[in-house]
Amino acid sequence: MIIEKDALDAFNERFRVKHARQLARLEEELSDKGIRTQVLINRLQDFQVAIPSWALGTGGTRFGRFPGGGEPGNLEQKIEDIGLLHALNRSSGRISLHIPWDIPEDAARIRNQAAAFGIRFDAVNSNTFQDQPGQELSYKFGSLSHTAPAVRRQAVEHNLEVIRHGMALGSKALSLWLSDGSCFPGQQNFAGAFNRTLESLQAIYEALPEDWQFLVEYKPYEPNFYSTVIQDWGTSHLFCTKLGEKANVLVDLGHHLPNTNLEQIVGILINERKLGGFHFNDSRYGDDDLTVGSIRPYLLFLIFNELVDGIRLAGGDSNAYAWMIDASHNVKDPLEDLLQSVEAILIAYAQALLIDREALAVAQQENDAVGAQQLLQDAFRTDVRPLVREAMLRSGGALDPIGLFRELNIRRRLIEERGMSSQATGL
Ligand SMILES: [Mn+2]
Repeated sequence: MIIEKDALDAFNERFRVKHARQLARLEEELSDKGIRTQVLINRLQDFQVAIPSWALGTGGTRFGRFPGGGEPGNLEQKIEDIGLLHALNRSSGRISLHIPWDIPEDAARIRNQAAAFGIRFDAVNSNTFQDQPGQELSYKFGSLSHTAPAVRRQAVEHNLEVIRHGMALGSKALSLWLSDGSCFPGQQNFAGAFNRTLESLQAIYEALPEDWQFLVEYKPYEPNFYSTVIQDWGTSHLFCTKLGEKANVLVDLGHHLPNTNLEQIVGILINERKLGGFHFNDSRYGDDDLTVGSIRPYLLFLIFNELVDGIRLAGGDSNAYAWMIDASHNVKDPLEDLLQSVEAILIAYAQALLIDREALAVAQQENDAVGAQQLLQDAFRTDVRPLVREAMLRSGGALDPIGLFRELNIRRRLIEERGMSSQATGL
């Protein structure tokens, strides 16, 4: 299904006056501080967050899954769903595919379909953390780090296949999360696993096209509960440095031990020119995969405070890094959840753009902790939602994407079209 332009315009018309009033108030407040809102709005309009193909169905835990119906049953329907999101917020114009679940039968047709929705192909993701039906060798004891050369070769070959699919679709990055590790002390020789992984990664790296990036993700635990081969940003950075310029670290917000200073990691990776991309989500305890900004919006803001520096270093390109949402859970409509996540990201970005960076640099130079905190929190406590709405409106989206999603009964219509039991692959 598609969102009818008339319905969208009529919806926006009803909220236009109220929105204009709120925006004018904020513009006045910001202009007192010397902030030009037009520049901010343009930045927000440019910002595009990739939607992963696996987030379009109801997520689950290992204890169960409670699907809500109308899930996309194939790649075409996944692209359609992202088309819906993008039509509503004009900020979800990227899709990130997971192979083997999203292998396109006809790449040219899939490319055209995505282009019709204004969607481009972001990083392609490989999967060696589970066995697929018919797979010759098992990844039970690892893939790229496996002790058996034949298993490592199979895992490398899978990644090369993912690159080939990505090339056919116009993707420019391979994203890799390696679940390899061990569950018990003594099970694995740390250095041996590291060296075997490096060799496998080098084989993949060599096959990357010149204009591609290799995004290397890290995670401290789960599914392995004693050690993970790429456990933290330092290990990922070490691999990337050994691999070369095309390899960069991918930060998943849920992949850190409690209380890790995430914003500092981001700041240092930017400084080292080794930050490649982001997986946005939120968490209270571990890799919770909750809606972005639902638990720790101030953390998200502090991360964007660093990212604004990175974006500035990249010449002001809002898409200097590969942005993606990586969240999944049981209780929300997945499309509404994604709309909430994208909005939370844009809000954090807009707030971070409000920080008086010159004054902050002075406060830091003078060791003025109070002044620095005031500057950050003044920006964080500004209600920037009118700017985000204006950006979406100007780009042709809805003033209230979730409101319109509900008013148009999109989920009910998707259930009518696809059925209650239609289940998305990739979870
Ligand atoms: Mn991730």
